[in-house]
Amino acid sequence: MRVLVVVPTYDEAESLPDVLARLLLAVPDADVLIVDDSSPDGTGDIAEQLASGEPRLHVLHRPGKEGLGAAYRAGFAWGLGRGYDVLVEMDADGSHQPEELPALLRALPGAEMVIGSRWVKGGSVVNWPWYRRLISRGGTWYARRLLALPVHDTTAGFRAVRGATLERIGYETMASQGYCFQIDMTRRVDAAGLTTLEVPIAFVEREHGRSKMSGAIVREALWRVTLWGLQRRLCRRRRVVRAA
Ligand SMILES: Nc1nc2c(ncn2[C@@H]2O[C@H](COP(=O)(O)OP(=O)(O)O)[C@@H](O)[C@H]2O)c(=O)[nH]1
Ligand SMILES: [Mg+2]
Repeated sequence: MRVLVVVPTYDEAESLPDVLARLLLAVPDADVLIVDDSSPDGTGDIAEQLASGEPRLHVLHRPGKEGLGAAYRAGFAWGLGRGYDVLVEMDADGSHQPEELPALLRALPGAEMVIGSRWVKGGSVVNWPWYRRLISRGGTWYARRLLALPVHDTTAGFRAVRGATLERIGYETMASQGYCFQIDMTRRVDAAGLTTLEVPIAFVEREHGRSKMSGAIVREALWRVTLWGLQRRLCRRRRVVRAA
């Protein structure tokens, strides 16, 4: 199994070197792709310097900040084009602990996607303010309910997914810019009848730099999930009418 860990970065100069060192050590057989959106703080240059001495490390530079979703779409295309079997999503700020990635990969033979979950037994969140917990738990609850998803952490950004699964769900048409990208992936894998497993993780809030979370990201998730929920209800009603 060829594994590529895709790490999107925007202004993560302080966090990146340590996270990468830990990641390369934790998964010695995996390669890593940094997808940087021309970070003003020079994260892209730091990534280049690190990659020049490490053949397992690659860097994809994008012209400007276009959000997490666009960065992952580009990273997945890069990896799939080079024949990687498994694509991993991981944040660059230390919130996703590289040492927990082997547990996600070990679970993959039993599923098409494995999610590192904060909201299952054994999972936890360290140093998050109350409003971030509320947004994450509320968002997951809303998506789970409206879309009838069998997953407890629908917005989780630490996950391993098979390349064939990404192609099957049409990852390139997942248009969300923010964390809604993760909800979209979760619902598409479920709609395709494929299995998702959740492995508990400890999500540790960043020590350096700033979160890129914004009101626009929350609003995008709200309207998209509401729309998908309505579409789902409409399709179900049509099926019932047709069956009758
Ligand atoms: N390339 C790229 N990476 C991004 C963008 N927005 C966020 N990220 C990265 O996505 C990861 C998660 O973002 P973060 O700000 O920590 O979100 P939070 O953990 O929800 O507060 C980090 O590695 C960020 O650097 C973006 O627009 N482009
Ligand atoms: Mg973060």
